[in-house]
Amino acid sequence: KQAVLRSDLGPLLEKVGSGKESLSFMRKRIHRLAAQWAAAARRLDQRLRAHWREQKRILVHVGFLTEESGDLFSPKVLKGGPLGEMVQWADILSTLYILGHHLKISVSVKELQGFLGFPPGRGSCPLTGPFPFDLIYTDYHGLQQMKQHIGLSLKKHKCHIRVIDTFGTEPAYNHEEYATLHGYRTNWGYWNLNCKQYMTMFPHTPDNSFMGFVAEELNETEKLSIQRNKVNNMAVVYGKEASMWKGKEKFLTILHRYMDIHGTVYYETQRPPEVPAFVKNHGLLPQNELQQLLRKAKLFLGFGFPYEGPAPLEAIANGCIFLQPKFHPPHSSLNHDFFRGKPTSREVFSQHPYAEQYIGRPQVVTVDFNNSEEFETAIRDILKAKVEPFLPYEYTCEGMLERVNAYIQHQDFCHLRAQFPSANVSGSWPGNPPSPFIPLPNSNALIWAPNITMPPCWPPLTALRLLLAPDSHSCISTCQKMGLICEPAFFPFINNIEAISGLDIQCESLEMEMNHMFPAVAVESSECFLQKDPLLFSCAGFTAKHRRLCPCRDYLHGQVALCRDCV
Ligand code: U2F
Repeated sequence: KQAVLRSDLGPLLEKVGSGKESLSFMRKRIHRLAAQWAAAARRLDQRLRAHWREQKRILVHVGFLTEESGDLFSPKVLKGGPLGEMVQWADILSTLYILGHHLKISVSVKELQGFLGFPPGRGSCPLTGPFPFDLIYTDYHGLQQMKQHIGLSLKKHKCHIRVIDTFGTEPAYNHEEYATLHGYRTNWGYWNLNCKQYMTMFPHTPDNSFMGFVAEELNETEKLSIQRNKVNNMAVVYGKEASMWKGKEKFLTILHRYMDIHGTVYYETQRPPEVPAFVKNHGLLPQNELQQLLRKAKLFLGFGFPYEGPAPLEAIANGCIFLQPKFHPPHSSLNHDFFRGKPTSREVFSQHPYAEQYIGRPQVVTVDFNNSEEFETAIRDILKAKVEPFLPYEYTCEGMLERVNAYIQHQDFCHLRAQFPSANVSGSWPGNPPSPFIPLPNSNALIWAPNITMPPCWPPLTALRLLLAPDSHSCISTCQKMGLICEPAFFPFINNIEAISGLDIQCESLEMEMNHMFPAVAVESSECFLQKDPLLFSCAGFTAKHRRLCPCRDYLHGQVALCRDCV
């Protein structure tokens, strides 16, 4: 059945239910952004009309909001607790609904069992009929619940699952046996999914899919009026919980010499002692009132926590400059409590790496807060700077709809993708067809030769740029340096001797091993290595001993998840 874009979010609001602060936060958000979604749906409809889009049966099971997972978030919605996840789930629901799919929503194990055809009391016998959903969006809690309650059939049907995973999961952590043997085992990871089934809040790593969320969009008139009404010496501090302000008086005192400081810190009866008297604290605000405050402010100041939340994008979209601390050394699961136990080794170089890398100056200023002079100079520069409200396309409603639609129509983890021949390690194919790789003129990259049949793949192999990484470099950074992005879907096609020899490397030996750095060649000898287990293909990871083969691709400006030929 063809999916038809919807522009009225009313019926979705009825499905979301209420009774919990988290759900009413999500409903309010869906309602508040309804007009923006509808306008985006109309624009996208013009562009997608010519394409057949399959209507999918989708289940959304929000595990962290179930009583069974302890639901730690709902009671804190009005008390300064995390809201980023609810922002994202609300936007995911809006996206799936607008895209015209058949949608069921579950926020309890009972509902989950009902939807999957396991009425409570029947135990976890395997499903008898066909699996009732094409796609299930859930989170790590939900995954655990599905394992517990529908055990066996989960294994069989896990290719349908998508895991909303805020900070991301790297392949070395996801692979159960490998994680256990090599010290990558955490409380979350080792589900043996294809890592593209994990969907993150920001494009943290190309090993996962970037799901994202949206921020408020302004039309030209609103942009002009915001710029006219900016209060040049008004700052808002990022941090809705008092603990985020602890030990920051020094910065606040410096800032106060130049600007009036506003906060939106939750409090019960009295001003929290962490918030100095000269700060005008509004208390935790509803989202629409926070937007109004950001419209007036010139500066949005981060103190280092929370990491990678939505608020800086909202501030920048409303014409603020975001000032944030650089982390040196970078924070990661190896050295910081917050990230400890998370299934990733990713290094976080500032409070909001996306804002730093993808937006940057003049909207985003990242400095060393340990150096008060640098901090003060940044404030003086900000007072002089003029910026326009800015929102990357991938965080607009249209951008999110376009991206998620592409995933739904093209990502397929249920059918094994054909590997390019030559799994035969000796390097000789049946019939010895020519190598599919040729050099791209004026670059170090190889591309797929146009005269050789391209195996089906999404993203399409026309986008492939094969590079050899220097030693001690991951494929993430190697592709990035060339203005490209690592594309794990291409690994199966470069995991062969033709790719290695195309790069002008003579191998003395060739082995297949389970190692998330492979395919690669040794730096000191001429030993070559191919990857034995497709689940371990990884953009992340580097060693001094190997030079990795990297599958890169281009990406659209403002939509890093998609390549030119992807849409
Ligand atoms: C992040 O969690 P948070 O939810 O704490 O992220 P924030 O960026 O602070 O803001 C989330 C939303 O809270 C809203 C604001 C944002 O959309 O509009 N809000 C509000 O409604 N009223 C206010 O007074 C202030 C903010 C991240 F999202 C999580 O995934 C992480 O777990 C967490 C820790 O790093 O950081």
